[in-house]
Amino acid sequence: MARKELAVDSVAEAYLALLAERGVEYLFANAGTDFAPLVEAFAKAARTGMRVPQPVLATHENLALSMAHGYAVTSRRVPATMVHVSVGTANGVCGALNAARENVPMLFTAGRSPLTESGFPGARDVYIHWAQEMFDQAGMLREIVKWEYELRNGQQLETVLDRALSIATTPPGGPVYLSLPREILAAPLPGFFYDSPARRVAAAPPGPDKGAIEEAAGILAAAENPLIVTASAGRDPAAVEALAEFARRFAIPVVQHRPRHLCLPADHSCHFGYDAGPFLDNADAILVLECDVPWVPSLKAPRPGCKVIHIGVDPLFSRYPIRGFPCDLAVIGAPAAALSALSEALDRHIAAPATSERRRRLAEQREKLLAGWQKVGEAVASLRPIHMAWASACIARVKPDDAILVNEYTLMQEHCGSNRPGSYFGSSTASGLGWGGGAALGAKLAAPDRLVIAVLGDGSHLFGNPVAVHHASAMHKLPVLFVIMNNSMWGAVRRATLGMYPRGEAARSNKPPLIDLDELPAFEAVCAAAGGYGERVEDPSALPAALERAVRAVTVEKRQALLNVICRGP
Ligand SMILES: Cc1ncc(C[n+]2csc(CCOP(=O)(O)OP(=O)(O)O)c2C)c(N)n1
Repeated sequence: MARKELAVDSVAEAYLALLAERGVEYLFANAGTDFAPLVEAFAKAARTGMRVPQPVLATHENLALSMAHGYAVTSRRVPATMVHVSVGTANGVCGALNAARENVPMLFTAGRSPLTESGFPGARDVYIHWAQEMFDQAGMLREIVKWEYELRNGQQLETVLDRALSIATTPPGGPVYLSLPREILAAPLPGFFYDSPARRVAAAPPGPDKGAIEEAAGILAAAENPLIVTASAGRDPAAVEALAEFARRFAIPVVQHRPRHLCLPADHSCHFGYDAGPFLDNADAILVLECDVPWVPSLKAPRPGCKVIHIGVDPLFSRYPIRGFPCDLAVIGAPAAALSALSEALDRHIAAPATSERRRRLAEQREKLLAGWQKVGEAVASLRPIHMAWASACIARVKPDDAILVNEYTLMQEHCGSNRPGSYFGSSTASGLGWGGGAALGAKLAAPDRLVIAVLGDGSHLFGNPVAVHHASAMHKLPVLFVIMNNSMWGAVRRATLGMYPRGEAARSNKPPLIDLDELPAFEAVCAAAGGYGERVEDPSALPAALERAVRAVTVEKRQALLNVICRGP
């Protein structure tokens, strides 16, 4: 532990140095006039060699935040982002909501319009400085972030930054927001001292309550047909191992509903796919593990007598206004620790022979499930337009085991499973579209030696600012394979309309409004325009070879690639 001194010309310099000192590797940024002191500080650091985060330019804020999100979940480190005052914050709100709902720690910063009209270094000198100021800039996302503050002077810098980072990373993690007025960044900071390492650190994850774990073990031991439903247990790779061990030991099927992380390897004997529906009639105890929406009650719910246990760092999802899933027992605890405690307790409640019959039954059930998936895969293999199940199966064939899949909507995991922790990331449960392309670039930044494949709908891809994404890929040398499953529509809107009005006007219409995207650009040509490899694929039998060519472009030629796969919806 030491108190260090750093000679700096400005608060901006001290801020960047302190970010690097606290382990922040990258600052994902979309700049404006508020950045002048930071640009100056970065330029000086490049000359002097002072350690600062690497600036990563993104030409849209949603891209900057999505890149930070992808980087954070892949590296498990905290990224910093910086955007331009009120307007940049407005563009970044969607990315912040995606990150917040997924508990992704992130330092989200923005400049403030200069506060003063003259007299200070950094005072207003451009006409926009009046209109861009807001009474409450942070009000746009106060509901979303865990904490927000404005840096008011350089003397407070260390406390403010350490507090921001420690709150962001304390479980449940999430974005925090810090605004940085231009005059404060430009101010001199003589005698800048800071602690190394930091003296204000994140709180350790919560351990589960012993009594509650006993009760949970009692419920699971008494159940004939227990079930585990999870979405994000795999946020912590240690939890994947713990869940694999727990499920195997007690023969409990695991369903991953809309997973955002790989929670259980696809080849695990207790992996039962992605839909709890088929289990809900028989389940007599369900463990909902790090999962906000384990099933959709208006479609299908567990039988009334089924006991439901929720375990997670915030098992009630207290930031959601309404969430009324039955909950007979809720336990606060990080999944890895909770599962290990539960395993120990269940060992005392349950005898091995009691699970052997269930194990046999599950093996048969799983065989049927896999055979069903395979049958679907074979039935659709030659359909034209290409079926998303076939496209998913083709991706499964070309991807190495350590590839990272970033899925914004259209990858069908039953046909493209992954086995390694940290090899699959699904879009946020907030579903702010336009995340996948940027997230894939962020993942590639964190794991440069792995193949990163972004699977996107045509709609999702357009939300993600394709030109900005391809530019960032080229500029930052982040070759990623983009597979666009192009059904030329917002299928989700179509499904929602037909679901509500199955015999309505829209169902009878050949072309209901606000669904078809028509006249879509040649996405492959947009990628090629940024120096990438691009191909349009319409013939299902041509897809495997096209994927091989695209993977080669990424892994051998080290340039981005995009396949525009003309598809039919799921
Ligand atoms: C920012 C944002 N705007 C609008 C939506 C509503 N929305 C959900 S899915 C969807 C369509 C996505 O289209 P695509 O990626 O092509 O997938 P498809 O629905 O066709 O399977 C839209 C518009 C959203 N989730 N996020």
